[in-house]
Amino acid sequence: MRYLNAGSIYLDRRAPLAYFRLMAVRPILTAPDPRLKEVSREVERVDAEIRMLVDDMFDSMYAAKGIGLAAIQIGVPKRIIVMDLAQKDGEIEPRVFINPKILWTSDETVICEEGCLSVPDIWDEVERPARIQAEYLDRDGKLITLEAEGLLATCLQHEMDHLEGILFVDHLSRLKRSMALRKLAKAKRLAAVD
Ligand code: K1U
Ligand code: ZN
Repeated sequence: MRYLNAGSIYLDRRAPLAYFRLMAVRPILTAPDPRLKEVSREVERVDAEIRMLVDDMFDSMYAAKGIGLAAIQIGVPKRIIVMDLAQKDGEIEPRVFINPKILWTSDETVICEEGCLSVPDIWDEVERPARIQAEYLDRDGKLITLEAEGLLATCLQHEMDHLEGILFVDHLSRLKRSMALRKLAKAKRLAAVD
């Protein structure tokens, strides 16, 4: 094998294109798209194809300025979530959850204001367990167990709902949900006229 020495990095000259990846921002589905109601399927093997999908999910999530995204939101019914809850501008803390399972939820609950890239410009309060324990596979297919609270717990539960075809507005009263969906439908109609 021959290497090209570029400073301290050794590049494989046989596959120069392997070092380049075009950004792939995919469109995010919005309600009432019926695909958002699908139950996503388990990932059988965490391979290069899944990692490419994960990269596309991050590109799409960052482009939309979201803090989380489930694969079904870009039309792929696989049990994959990406998330970045970094607080400071310019920093990134990418997290990947593959085949996540909730092992435990606290009896204590919290009410948090939620939004969703698939229900744009609608925010409302949702009550969920305050703390959870979950397990999932990371980007390398390693099994991880996690205890979460605060925004991480809320966001993970919100994203895991997507894997079951549930939107945060499904947790609202029937009246609030229909008002939210009508507001979204009107915004879509107005955007179509522009
Ligand atoms: O599932 C999604 O569409 C992602 C969603 C995650 C989420 C947010 C808040 C509570 C629970 C789950 C979002 O990222 S909504 C967009 C968002 O959070 C945001 C957008 C612009 C500025 C600041 C935040
Ligand atoms: Zn969402």
